[in-house]
Amino acid sequence: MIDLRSDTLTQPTPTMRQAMANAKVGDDVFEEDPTLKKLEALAAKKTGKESALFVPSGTMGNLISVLSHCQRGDEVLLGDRSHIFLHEVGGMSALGGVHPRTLPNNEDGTLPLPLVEQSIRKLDIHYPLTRLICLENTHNHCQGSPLSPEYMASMAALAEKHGLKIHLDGARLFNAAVALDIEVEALTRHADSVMFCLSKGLSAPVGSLVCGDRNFIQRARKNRKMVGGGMRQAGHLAAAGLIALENMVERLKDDHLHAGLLAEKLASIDGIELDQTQVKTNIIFFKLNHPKIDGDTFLTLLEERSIKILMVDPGVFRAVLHREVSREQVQTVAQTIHSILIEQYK
Ligand code: TLP
Repeated sequence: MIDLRSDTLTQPTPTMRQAMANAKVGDDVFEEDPTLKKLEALAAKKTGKESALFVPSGTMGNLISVLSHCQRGDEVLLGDRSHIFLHEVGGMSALGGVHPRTLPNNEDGTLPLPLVEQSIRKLDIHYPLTRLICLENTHNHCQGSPLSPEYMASMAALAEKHGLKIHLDGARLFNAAVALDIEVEALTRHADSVMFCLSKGLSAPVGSLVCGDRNFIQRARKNRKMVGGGMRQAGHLAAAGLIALENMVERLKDDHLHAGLLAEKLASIDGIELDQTQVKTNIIFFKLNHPKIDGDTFLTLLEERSIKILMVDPGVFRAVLHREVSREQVQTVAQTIHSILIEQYK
C-alpha cells in the first residue's frame, strides 16, 4: 500500500524503536524523567524559548496553549481554514469558554494584517476581550504553505502594538524551516508560544511540544494535567522524539521534492486541477474534474490499486508525502492516476 493520507502514518524507525526500549525513564508528573527533560530542553533550544513541555498530541498542545493564554470569555483571532478551528473539536470553546473569531485565510495561509487589526475589539461593555492571534505554519489547508519570517514579524509587531499574544500552530514547523531554508528560530521568535509535532514527517510515533517562556510553560503544565495529559514514564516516547529532532529534519527536503514531482505529474493529467506553483512543502491538494468518475469511485479505484489518499471535500483530495513514500512510488502513483483517468475511463 502507498499511503498518502497523512505524514502521521510514518512508522518509527528501527533506531527509534531501540532508543525507546532502552530509554532511562522516571515519573514525569514528578518531573523526574531524564529523557523527557532532555527532549524538552532540546525543543526549547531549537525554538529559542525558555522552556518546553511534551504533550501527547498537537491538538492537546494547541488547546493547552490557548487555555494558558486566555481566560473564559476572551476572544481568539484565527483563520477560517486553520486546523485549530476546523479539526480540533471546538476544544477552546467546549473546554475553555474561549471565543474563536475566524477571519478568511489568504490562499497562502496568511491572515490579512489590516483585517486582523480591524478585528481587534475596542474596550466596550458589549465585547469580549481580544487576547490572542493563532497562526499556522506550514498551513495545512492552504496547500501546506510556509509563512515567511517577514510575515510573522509584521504580525508580531501588530500584536505587540495592541497587547495581544501570538500562538503558532507549528505542527509542521520544521517543514516550513526546511522549505524556506532558515532556522526554526527565525519563525518562532515572532510567536509567544509554539506547538510543533514530532509525529508527522519527523516520524516519531507520538508527541508534540509546546514552547514558550517559563511562566507560560508553568501554566501549560497545569493545564496539561487538567485535561489528563500528565504522563508517567513518557521518556520512552521522548527517546524517539530526540531522534526525530536530531536526525529527521534534513530529510524533510526529500518529501518536498517528492511533492513537487507528484504535483508536476498530476498537473499534466486531464481531469485533474492542480496549481503546482502552490506546492511548497509536502502537501498537495487537487480537484477531480472527470466526466465519468466521481470522488468516491476515484478513491475506490485507487485503493484497488493499493494507493490511499484523502478526500477532504467532495471531489477535492489531499496527498501528503512522507518518509515511507519513495520517488519510485511517486512515479507509480502518477502513472496509476493517469491510467485510471485517461486510459480506462476515456
Ligand atoms: N493534522 C492531521 C489530521 O488532523 C487531519 C493531518 O493529517 O494533517 N495542527 C495541524 C496544522 C495539523 O495538521 C494537525 C494534525 C494538528 C495540529 C493536530 O495534531 P494531532 O493529530 O497530533 O492532534
